[in-house]
Amino acid sequence: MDLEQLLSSARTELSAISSPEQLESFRVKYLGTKGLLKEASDQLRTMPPEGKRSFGQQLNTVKAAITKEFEECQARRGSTLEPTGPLVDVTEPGVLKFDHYRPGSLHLIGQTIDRLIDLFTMMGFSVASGPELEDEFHNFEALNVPLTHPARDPLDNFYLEGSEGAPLYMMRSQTSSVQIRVLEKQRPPIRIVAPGRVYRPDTVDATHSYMFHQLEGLVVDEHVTMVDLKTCIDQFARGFFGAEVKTRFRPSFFPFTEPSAEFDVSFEFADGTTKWMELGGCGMVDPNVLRMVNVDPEKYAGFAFGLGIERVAMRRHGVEDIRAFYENDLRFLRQF
Ligand code: FA5
Repeated sequence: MDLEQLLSSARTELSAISSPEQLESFRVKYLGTKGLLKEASDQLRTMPPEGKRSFGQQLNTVKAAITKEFEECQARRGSTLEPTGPLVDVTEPGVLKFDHYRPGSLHLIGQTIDRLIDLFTMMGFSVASGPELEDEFHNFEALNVPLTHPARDPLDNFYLEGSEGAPLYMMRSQTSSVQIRVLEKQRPPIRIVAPGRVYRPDTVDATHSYMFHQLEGLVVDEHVTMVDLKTCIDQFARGFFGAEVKTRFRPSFFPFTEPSAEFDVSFEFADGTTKWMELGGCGMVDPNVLRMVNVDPEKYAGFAFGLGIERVAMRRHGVEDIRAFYENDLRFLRQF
């Protein structure tokens, strides 16, 4: 390669450069990794020793000259390529897209529990809790549910595998177990609510799930009557759903209350029809339960109730299928 020829053609081309694109093509052609100067360097490596030294010196001089003159030309022209595409100021703060960076919120069931606690604390209740993994004594026996009772059928409960002689454990099937946990520790007057998860191998449908939440209520004091129970449920329903809500009590049976009832609220469906929805069970605490925890039934009486928290949330927000709470579809959950 004739290096003098290379330098002179480079100079001619540099002097004719009139655009950033031409400057860039020049750089690629002469100074690029596959450019003419690189080609000359490769040539140097394979040259016979006689001419190698002088060619090498000349190459260095030519390379330095072309690089220097290219940089001068670049400086004169105001450097590199003009940007193409939209101009972005990288120092500006980012644009927050609300949909992508929406702050999280409590699940609707969590919100409903908070609201229930707010309401019942205003009505004078305090909050209690008990374990979800429970023994048969607290879930059944102390609640006057004998071993032979069908509610204890293994097909209707999630029992854990037990070892011989040890108490049988289960996932609690009702928050009524917390009644016993509280009565074991506290003497009347008692006025508590206990929200929490419960488990039953129920067939899943629009109003049933195998894991759901209940809120238990327990009041034990002197002179407590069924009127107090009914007033309490009615006040809760009005406070929670609004003054226009309709409630209904139906006689029922629970081994731990006598008399017992179930209570329903009216539920208006999207198609305009109104139906009753069962919210929970309730009743006057059975004297046997009080005796079991050494509370004198001659002196004290009590009422208890247990309501389904999913059902309460469904009624309040017009949700027609309980499964919506657990499918984790953000389009549903974000509405609340
Ligand atoms: C009980 O669990 C009683 N422990 C309630 C009680 C407490 C009675 C205190 C008396 C005194 P029941 O099995 O009916 O009762 O359930 C109470 C409520 O839980 C139901 O009314 C309903 O709202 C809800 N519930 C019951 N089963 C399911 C289920 N599979 N999925 C969703 N909610 C349910």
